[in-house]
Amino acid sequence: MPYETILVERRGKVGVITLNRPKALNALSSVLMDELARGLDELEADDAIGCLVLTGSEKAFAAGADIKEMQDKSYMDVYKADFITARWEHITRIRKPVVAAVAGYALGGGCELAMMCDFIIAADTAKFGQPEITIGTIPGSGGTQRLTRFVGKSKAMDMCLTGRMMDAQEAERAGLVSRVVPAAELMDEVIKVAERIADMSRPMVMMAKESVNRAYETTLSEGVRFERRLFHSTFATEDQKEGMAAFVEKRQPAFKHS
Ligand code: CO8
Repeated sequence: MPYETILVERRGKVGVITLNRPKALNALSSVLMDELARGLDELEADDAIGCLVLTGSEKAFAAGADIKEMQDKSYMDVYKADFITARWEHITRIRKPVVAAVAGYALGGGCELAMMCDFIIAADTAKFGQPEITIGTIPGSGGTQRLTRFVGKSKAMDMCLTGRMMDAQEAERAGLVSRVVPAAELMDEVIKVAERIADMSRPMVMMAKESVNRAYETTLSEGVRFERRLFHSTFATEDQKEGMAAFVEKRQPAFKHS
């Protein structure tokens, strides 16, 4: 089935999903979130793809959940349907890395979606915020939780209680984004980063991702134990043998992803 609200393309080993509702600043409607889940699954299942990129337009990564779609819902509507939680959380279950390339607004659900990716590279035009408080609600897809883990309590409270936006420089200082690049170079830079990741051993990339994510879910000692088990298991792979042999022989490794 073709997509109406996203574009899915393959650039070599990198799969790119572009949110594509420009007239609504990529507001995250249920159709868009369904299509995003489908697009992610399509790229996850494609053996030729080693890394995913999620992006929006120059003006907006996404200006939040679709307010026009939500405004008339009742408590029973959202409670019974577990209002779109499963659909939104889908991205966190993708095992290949997902890099968010953010230019312009990443607000409300847009900021939450970017934070559900593995890391964020921002254009110098990016603006992050949780403005739900200004429209009579609060973040509903992890904003109060993930933002607090990224930037700490003081700044997360400031953002969630005032609804103010954070620019790209502040977001980098606060640890919300990993790097800031000029807007005109955003996609080139992100594709280069994603290609580098896609060239690594796939199982190692998946294990590293799983282990870093574990740091958000457990205690330090349990996390370290989890990491050690995965580390030990890498010694059962062909790619560990190849990677270390290539280092010793002063050549590039040829990973078999096994
Ligand atoms: N939903 C629906 N439509 C939107 C949204 C949105 N979030 N954001 C923008 N649009 C639409 C506007 O209505 C407008 O449409 P139209 O031309 O038909 O009037 C069009 O996009 C362009 O927007 P503006 O004219 O407002 O553009 P400006 O450049 O003047 O302003 C802003 C840009 C500052 C980004 C402004 O559009 C804005 O403030 N948008 C809303 C931001 C916001 O409040 N986001 C939070 C939404 S709530 C949320 O995300 C909760 C998430 C909970 C997830 C729950 C899942 C379980």
